[in-house]
Amino acid sequence: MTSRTLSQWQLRAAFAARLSDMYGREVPAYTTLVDVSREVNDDVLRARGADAERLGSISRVTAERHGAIRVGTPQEMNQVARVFGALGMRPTGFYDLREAAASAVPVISTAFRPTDGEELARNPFRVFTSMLTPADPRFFDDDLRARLETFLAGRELFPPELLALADRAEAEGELPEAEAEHFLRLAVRAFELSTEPIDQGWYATLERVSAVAADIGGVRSTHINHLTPRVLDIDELYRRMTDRGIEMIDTIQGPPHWDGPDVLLRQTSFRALAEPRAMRTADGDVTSGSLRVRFGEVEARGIALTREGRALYDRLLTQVDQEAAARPDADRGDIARALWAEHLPATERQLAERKLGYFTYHVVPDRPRDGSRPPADVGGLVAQGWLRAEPIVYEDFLPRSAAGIFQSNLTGEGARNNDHAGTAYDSAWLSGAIGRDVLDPFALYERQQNDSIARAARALELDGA
Ligand code: OOG
Ligand code: NI
Repeated sequence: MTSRTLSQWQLRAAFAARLSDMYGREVPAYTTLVDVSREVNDDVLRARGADAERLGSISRVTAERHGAIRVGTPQEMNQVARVFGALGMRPTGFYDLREAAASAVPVISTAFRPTDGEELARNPFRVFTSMLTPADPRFFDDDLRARLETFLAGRELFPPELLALADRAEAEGELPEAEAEHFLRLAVRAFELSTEPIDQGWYATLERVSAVAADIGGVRSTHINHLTPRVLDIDELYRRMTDRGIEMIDTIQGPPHWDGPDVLLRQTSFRALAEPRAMRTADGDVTSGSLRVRFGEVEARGIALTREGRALYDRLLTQVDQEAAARPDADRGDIARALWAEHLPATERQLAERKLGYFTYHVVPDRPRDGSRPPADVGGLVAQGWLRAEPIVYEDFLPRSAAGIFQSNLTGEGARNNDHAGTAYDSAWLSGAIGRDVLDPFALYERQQNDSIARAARALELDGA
């Protein structure tokens, strides 16, 4: 008798579900967020019908989560990549948050996620993963850098047994049931909040630089920082959470609520909650302290923008900043909405025609035959009813929003010394450090779009021949 095996996507779905259960026990307000998200999604589905599922089936959206974790060194990043590699998740996109916020956030980041359309449809679980930058002299002087690197080198976040099982799952594409169970237990445990007492003096030293540096480098383990369900109406979710007395951050990050197509990503979160944490004082006593570092976030996903679309989005954000600074009494959302209405296409069709958004193209099976030959260009094929365009959902993150999420949950401002030049990091550096290519999100969307066009072209030629 052969025993059952779990494929990578089954491992990924199981890991996401167990992580969600664990985080719900650790941070009960997260469970409220998940419940309210589900209520909102049910209501949207009832009100909008099939249209609500245009950017993902309701079963995908209901299970959909992203997590955020933070590690200290390239070696730790490399190990995380092995754990997520077992789940079919590849490092995608490079985010440099050191400049993106007013507060000091000394990290660079990537997101581990499935990259293939079918895998995303099965379970799109992704993890925004940040790595501390002790070598950046704007944040850490030589002495603190040396102490921090020594501290980080002396800890073990992932037991060797977990990593060995991860390597096996990645190499073989699956694990037998018993090994899968063992792997999942070890993997979830690696992201639980540790009860080991925190060295209060060391934590405070790092906190003076940045609360994020202390959360990463002040403890001997890692933990999930937040988990994020997906919601189909984030404005409604924000209202309902506030009505329940849960304190949300001030804004919804990302594009404004407007009448045109939903693009990219809108996110908001509830404020980090005080959690009891054991502390070791200078005289070696263990006392009970508390820290505010973990929270719950929620997001609404829209259409992926092309490089041109994204450049337009970034330009508009800058313009919103400038106008908001010039008119301090005006509502930022109103400013943003007016600029969007002026510069962004109001329909999906125009978004596609102006090549600002990514779509897949599919042959319309029941187009009435009128003797005409299909034209050669995609725009013409859509206009004449040969092809139908389906939006590609944005699967990634936004650096400015990420910085906003970090920032709105920090207590202190921290310190950044801009007399020094920052250490340069980029996607190639990160690829080298973790020993895997950090993929370019635009290239992934583009390939998906081009593959669909090639398939449609083949099908039409056959039909028309
Ligand atoms: C990551 C913050 C970024 C997002 O959704 O943009 C993020 C963190 O707080 O570690 O998760
Ligand atoms: Ni997040």
